[in-house]
Amino acid sequence: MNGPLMNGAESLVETLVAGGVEVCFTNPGTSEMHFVAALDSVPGIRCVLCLFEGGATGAADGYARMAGKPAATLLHLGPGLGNGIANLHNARRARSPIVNIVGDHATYHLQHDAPLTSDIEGLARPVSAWVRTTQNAVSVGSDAAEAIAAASAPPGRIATLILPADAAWTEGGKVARTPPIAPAKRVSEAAIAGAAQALRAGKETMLMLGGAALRQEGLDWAGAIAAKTGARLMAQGSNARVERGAGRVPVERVPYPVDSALAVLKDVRRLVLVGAGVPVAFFAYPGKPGRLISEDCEVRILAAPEDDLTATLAALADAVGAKKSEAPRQIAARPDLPSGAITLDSIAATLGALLPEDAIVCDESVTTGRGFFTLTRGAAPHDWLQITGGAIGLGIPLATGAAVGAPHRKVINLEADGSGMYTLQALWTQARERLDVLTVIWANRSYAILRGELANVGARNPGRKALDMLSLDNPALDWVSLAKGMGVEGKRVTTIDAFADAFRAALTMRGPFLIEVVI
Ligand SMILES: Cc1ncc(C[n+]2csc(CCOP(=O)(O)OP(=O)(O)O)c2C)c(N)n1
Ligand SMILES: [Mg+2]
Repeated sequence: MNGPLMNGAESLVETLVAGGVEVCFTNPGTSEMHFVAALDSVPGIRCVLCLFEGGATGAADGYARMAGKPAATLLHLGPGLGNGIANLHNARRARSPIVNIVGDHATYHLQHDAPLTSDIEGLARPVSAWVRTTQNAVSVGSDAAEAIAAASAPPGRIATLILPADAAWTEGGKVARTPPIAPAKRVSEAAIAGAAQALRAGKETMLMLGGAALRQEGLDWAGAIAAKTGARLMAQGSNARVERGAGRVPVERVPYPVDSALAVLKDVRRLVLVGAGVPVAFFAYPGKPGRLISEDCEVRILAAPEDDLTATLAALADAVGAKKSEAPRQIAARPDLPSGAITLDSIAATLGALLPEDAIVCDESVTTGRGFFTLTRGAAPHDWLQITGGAIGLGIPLATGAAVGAPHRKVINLEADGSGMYTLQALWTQARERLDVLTVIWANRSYAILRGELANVGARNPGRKALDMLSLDNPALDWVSLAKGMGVEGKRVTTIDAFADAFRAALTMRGPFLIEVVI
């Protein structure tokens, strides 16, 4: 395609392709029609239609976590962006790179205040590290190239590019090359030496890991450091991706319930942070602390998320004289398959017994999942992806995007029923794209966690009206029918034996399938 004949939208797509962007999760409207046409005429980008913007943004998050690079989105003005914000919030917390592209009215149309006009930059800013409205067709390419670089800068960010319709359709587009992306920074020798000193205190010290430190190599070094010094190892509570299972260095997470977290952290006198923050309670509860470490605990930020966490841990290992071969390894050990009633323990044991090698677990299990980490730790090696920003409705889109980003791996989406209802349209995308995702719905037919929270915050004597706001029965959701209506086959199970049978059978198939587990 020749430069002068190219419109802004075509230069955008060519720039994305040149910058290594291979997928666009889309939900278009009139103002994006030239972008849609350019995605069609310029080869190189797989377009994945999502039927709600939260599906597109959540899928872009899942894709980034597995592919390690950004996808683009295509969203429709402020309202489309608004629909996608909760999952952009989660993606920001996961530090997922995303090139978030939002269409806008033609620049000269804004003066009329047509119905879809809104403050798109204002909506984008809280979830974006970089926001720009392209001014004209000539600047689309260079703005897009900058957006790719901004998104890809370690550890990963959301870059929102707002594309006015006339910038897209006017000729004069120029393809731009992605500017160089600075690699993750190395931390100073002095910081390493200081952390090494703190680690000599042994078990009173905790090494708290987040981000890339929870991938295999980082964990290898961290495990070696802990073994050598006697320091404790822990992952922050919510993590974008943990590589775990047999043969890997086991790591526990800070528990969600405040009292459990306080108990786990109470003896820590020195906290060394590597890509993690100081652990805090998800919410304030009357009479309970916000920070979960003791007041006299010394905090040392060894490496921020944007630093090179693996190199930091390797250097720290060197400083304390630890070798990778000394890292403790999780032995292969699976629980026995349980029988009888469906309980939270029997569900966790079934998953621990059957989780397949190389699975990508997308976990939005909420209450049902509290015991999953423990009982799956000795399963075959797998990845575990969590909801990082507490905004529910991520799981089904996350699994969708993870399957696009890692097409040869089985994705297992463990999904609470209430959370699943926010973005269930993503099941349709799984069917259309034939994605290899097994969705397991924990049908407890309630917002179970909030029943506990009602008590935890000390709400007085909840009555019928309050309890009804936390209940999803009357009518009960029929997940098998919901899935079927979107092209995904499913099965409902009411005993743990039937769950194990259905789970095993689903693992032998490829493509989307759903199991509704009635709890
Ligand atoms: C976007 C968003 N809206 C609302 C909430 C508040 N919230 C937290 S948990 C929850 C209900 C969870 O129910 P479910 O997913 O069924 O999990 P369960 O506790 O039943 O296992 C709600 C509504 C939230 N965290 N995020
Ligand atoms: Mg529920």
